[in-house]
Amino acid sequence: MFETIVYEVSEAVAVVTMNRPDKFNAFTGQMNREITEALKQAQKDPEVRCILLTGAGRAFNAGQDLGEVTGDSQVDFGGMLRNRYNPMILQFQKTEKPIIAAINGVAAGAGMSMALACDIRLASDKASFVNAFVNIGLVPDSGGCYYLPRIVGIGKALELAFTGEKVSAEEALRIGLVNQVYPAERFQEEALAYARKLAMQPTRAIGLIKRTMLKGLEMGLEETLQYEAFAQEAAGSTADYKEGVQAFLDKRAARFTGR
Ligand code: LHQ
Repeated sequence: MFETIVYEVSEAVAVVTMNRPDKFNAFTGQMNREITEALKQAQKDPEVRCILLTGAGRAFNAGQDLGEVTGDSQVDFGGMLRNRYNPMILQFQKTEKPIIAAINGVAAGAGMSMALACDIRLASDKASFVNAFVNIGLVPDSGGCYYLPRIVGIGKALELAFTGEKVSAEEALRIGLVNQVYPAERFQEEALAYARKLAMQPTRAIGLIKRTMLKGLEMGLEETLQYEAFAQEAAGSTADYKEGVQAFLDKRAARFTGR
């Protein structure tokens, strides 16, 4: 049973809702562990073919709960990251199903980093992003130094990390930080509809695309070509591949099952 998040599966989508609304869903150690566990559970469950991560109340996630860490330099920053945040962020990459961040409100600090570790970012027009680390004299963590420059480019990434200024949803869309922005009134249904659509895709191919592209970020062309050949062998042996080709030949929409 989870206490800091709500985990619900319906129509092939696992919705993970961070649930500390009075603290703007700020992270506690328990929440780090529960999000990691929820992703593992979704990965194992064959019924789940897409994961949607969102926040209860007005915020998406405001980063580390600052009530837990005083301004005291005795806090074990390295230990907190190594034991709590790093395994959580790595789990986003290890999960071979699409993960959507449905950013309903502010995403700050490690909350912003976690949104960056998701595969797709959908934002409400009331959402915003604050690379808040510098505002308290810290460095972007939880993958922020990895994903942010890869998503928006090094120039913009350094600007956001140096200034710690709030970025609106509209600006986030302009700089490629989010994929789509929807009006707040319709946000939940739009995000869910997007997730349902991805859940109907050939899930094994999606997992292989995710793994291969993320590896491709780290490899040269030759190695990537090799990995693509390996991934294609795996994708080409799925029932969804057979169905995709048959549906094309039959001139009908494919009915993928994720197998
Ligand atoms: C919060 C928080 C919060 C507790 C809002 N904690 N209550 C890793 C390793 C080790 C140590 C340190 O950290 C890390 C990773 C990190 O994430 S570092 C960065 C930590 N996060 C921040 O520095 C962000 C702090 N929050 C803010 O800058 C603002 O609250 C944002 C921009 C998120 C929202 O601003 P507003 O919309 O103006 O809302 P607010 O400031 O009024 O906050 C609303 C409530 O949420 C408020 O509580 P209250 O009881 O007064 O209504 C805040 O205290 C609470 N809250 N963030 N991180």
